[in-house]
Amino acid sequence: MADEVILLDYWVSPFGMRVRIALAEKGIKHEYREEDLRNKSPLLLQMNPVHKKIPVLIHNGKSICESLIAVQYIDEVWNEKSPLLPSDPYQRSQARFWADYVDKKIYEVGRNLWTKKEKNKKLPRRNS
Ligand SMILES: N[C@@H](CCC(=O)N[C@@H](CS)C(=O)NCC(=O)O)C(=O)O
Repeated sequence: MADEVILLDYWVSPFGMRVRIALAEKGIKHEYREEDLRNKSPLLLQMNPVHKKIPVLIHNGKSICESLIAVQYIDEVWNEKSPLLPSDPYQRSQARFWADYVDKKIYEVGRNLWTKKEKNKKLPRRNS
């Protein structure tokens, strides 16, 4: 029986993009389901009850949450295709380090810039 693979995602999400790239690199056929993050679907809430966030990979009815965990899962399950992560444990640790750095630093900076820009628009001008 063929694998059923569904991705709950939101087009602009860098975390979703990470999983989409992994699926594309491995050539895995899947169903893409766009979520409305202001009105989350019952399936998203059921499949990711802890964080209630996208992306969620659903493989034969089982959910895999958190983009880095999903990428690793894809790499391990579809291991007949070229690996995504280095085979050397040290190199793999370095790949994970930088992915974690992007999540903790780069994403936050981008989000802060965006939200602060919005706040600045509302500040009154000096001497006006
Ligand atoms: N650490 C998570 C982050 C996922 C995340 O922050 N997803 C955002 C979209 S970019 C989300 O679902 N936000 C909805 C919410 O916070 O309610 C991952 O790597 O998958």
